[in-house]
Order: sequence, then structure tokens, then C-alpha cells
Amino acid sequence: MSANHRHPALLSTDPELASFVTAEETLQAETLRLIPSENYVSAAVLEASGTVLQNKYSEGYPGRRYYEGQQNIDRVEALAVERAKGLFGVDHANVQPYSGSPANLAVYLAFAKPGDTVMGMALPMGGHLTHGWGVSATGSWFRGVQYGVRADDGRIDYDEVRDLALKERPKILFCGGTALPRTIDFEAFASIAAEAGSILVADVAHIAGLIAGGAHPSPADHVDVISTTTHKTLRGPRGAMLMCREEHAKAIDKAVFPGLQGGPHNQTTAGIAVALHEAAQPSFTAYAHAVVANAKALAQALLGRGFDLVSGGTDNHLILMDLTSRGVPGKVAAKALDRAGIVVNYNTVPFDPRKPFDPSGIRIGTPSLTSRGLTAAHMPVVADWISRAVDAAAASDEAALTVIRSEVTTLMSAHPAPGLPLS
Ligand code: DSN
Repeated sequence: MSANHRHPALLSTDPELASFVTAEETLQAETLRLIPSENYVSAAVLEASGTVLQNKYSEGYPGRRYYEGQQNIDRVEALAVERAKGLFGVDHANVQPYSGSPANLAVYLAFAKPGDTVMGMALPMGGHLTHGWGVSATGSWFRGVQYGVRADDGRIDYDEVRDLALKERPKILFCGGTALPRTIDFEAFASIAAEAGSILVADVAHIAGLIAGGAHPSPADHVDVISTTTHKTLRGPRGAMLMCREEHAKAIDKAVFPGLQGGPHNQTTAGIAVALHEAAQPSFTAYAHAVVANAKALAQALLGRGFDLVSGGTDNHLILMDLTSRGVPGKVAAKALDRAGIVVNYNTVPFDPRKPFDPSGIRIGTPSLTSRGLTAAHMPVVADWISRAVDAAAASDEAALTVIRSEVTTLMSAHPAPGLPLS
């Protein structure tokens, strides 16, 4: 039996842990995964991320390490760096940050001192913890000033951002976030940052794959630093990158190592290199545009079923649904959807009267389903499932959720996921 198992060594050494992994493979294969920050990596990325490269310590950078035996590791990291520079059109790339939060912390270390004013979008408005929000180290070690979106249309008010930036003169200005369904105007942010004398950072973690595939404008010509994770729309392993103009290269490198981190995770660097290679292919351009087309089709189908969407729809991969008018809190809906085989996360909506742990909305997106080959033609079905599951949640109708779950499993079994065994 172990010879046919997908992880024979793991099964023989630690059957309990192996059973958790195979159960997760089944869950990811059978469910409709709509969390917009998740995806399926390819088998090649999975393989690269699980190699002996992780046996090596490599503090430093290619050609300048504190340990010997870097003949191969240097080539891996240099390849990842060159691919990142080519794909995103930047002067410099650092592929060592362990994930998005450490990447952003390195930006603070490079450009600010504790107590300095920093500015970003408020977390409940769609920003990120590390953009100066109070409960994060970035909001307690720095003076975080936050902007939001307009109450009437859910969009960023660039005049308001400008007024705040000119009043507060932040050392660092962040644009980007985690629940922004609309295109980010990097040029507008650049002119605000120039007037305010701020370092402008585009945190494109959510949309990096869309930028790489030409389905969202690039910040490369407008910002000082681009920060991104590698595992969302970019479809790489869990990791991050910082990219910048040459003038900031030294400060960024010094902040990542030795400022904040020790040895890079070389196996992750290898996975990032593979993902960047995949993202440079024409098929990835098609993928990125399909992600957006699917999100727009899904938004239309949800609007047609009476749902309220923050900002009225989407320009990218993400949809933020306000369930207030359906009378179902976001958390109740998210848990009901989970039982129906549809995986989402509950989320605050702008100006949410409810608490972050029990908010009014859910956040969904199309990166994962697009990786499985679902198209705009499937989106009315997906919207129907969501609508029926939300109604079932309101009516505590468990039987209806079970029916949806079997319909979901049937569709997903016809669309195998990259990197997973055929179900
Ligand atoms: N946790 C990520 C997300 O889901 O958007 C952001 O860091």
C-alpha cells in the first residue's frame, strides 16, 4: 500500500501526520475554494519547495555568504532574483522575506525609525495589519495614520488621501490591501507621496499575479518599493519578495538580512523561481485575465441574485459581499458555506457596525477556481450555490447545505486541481 501512497516515506515514518496531509489533499480537491488570497501551486512548485535545498544555511546574498558550500544555492537565488526583475520590470529584487508581514517590517526598518508617522489603509476598510494598524507592531512601534474608502461608493477617495498625507507627512505611505475589489491608481498615489515627501510602498500581495499577467496596471514606474507575497494570485510557495529601484537596493537588502532575518528558506526560493518562470509564460497571461473575467462574471451573477457588493462589483480577483440585507452575519454565512463545500472567509465591510470577529461580510475571489479551469460560464452556478447556502444559513436548513455540497463535489471532480492527485 505504501508504494502507491503519494507520500510513502511520510506514511511509513509518521502515519498520523500522513493522514492529515492526505485528508487536506482530499479537502482541497473536493471543495470550491473561494478565499481570494489562496491558490493551487503547480506540481513543479510543490516539488521545488520540498527539496534538499532546505538542508542549507545561506545567510547573506549570492556571492556574499557567511557559510561555504553555496555553489548551487547561489544559482537558485540568483535565478529567482533575475526572474523577478524581468517579470516585474524592476531594478532590484530581494526574494528572501519569509512572508508578507516580515517583508513589510523590513520596509519599516529600511526607511523609518520607531515613533515615525506611517500611513496606510485601515484594516477594516480593506488594508493590512502591517500598514500601521494598531494591534500590529507596525501600529504600536510607529504612529499609524489610516485612510479608508468613501461611504457612498466603497472606493478610495484620492483627494482625502492627499489631504491626510499632506497634513501628516508620513515617512512611509502604503497603498494596496487585502479586501480591495477595485484597481489601485499607483500614479495618483505617487503624486501624493511626492508632495508629502513619503516613501511609497505598493503592497501588491493580492494582485501580483494579475500584474505579472498584465491584468492590473503595474506599480513599477511609480513607487519606491513593491512588496508582495508569492502565494496568492502569483501561484508560488508561501513566501515574499521586495522589489525596488536601484537607489533603495542596499537599504532593502540590509533590512531583510541582517536587519530582520537569518538564513533564507532556500527551498522556498526555489519554489519562487519556478513560479516566476511559470508566470512569465503566455498561459499565465491567459490565467490572469481569466481570473478577472471570472470575478466580473461572478459579481454580475451575485448582483443578479440581490447581493450587495462593496463598491458595486470588482475590477480584479476579489469580491467583498455585505450580507446585512440578507439578514445573515458574515461568520454564520461563512460557516454554512464551508459545510456546503464552499470555502470563504468572513470579513469586515467598510464602516461595519459589527465586530471584526463577527462582521457583516464575506470575502471571495476567483484565483483558485480559475486554476482548476472554471470559466465565466460556471459563475452563475457558483452564485446560485452561494445564494442557496446563505438562504439555508438563514433558515438553519442543513439538508440544503448537504445537497449543495454534493453538487460542488461533482463539479470539482470534473476539474482536477494543479498539484493534487486526481480525485
Ligand atoms: N492573510 C492575507 C489575506 O488573506 O489577504 C493577507 O495577509
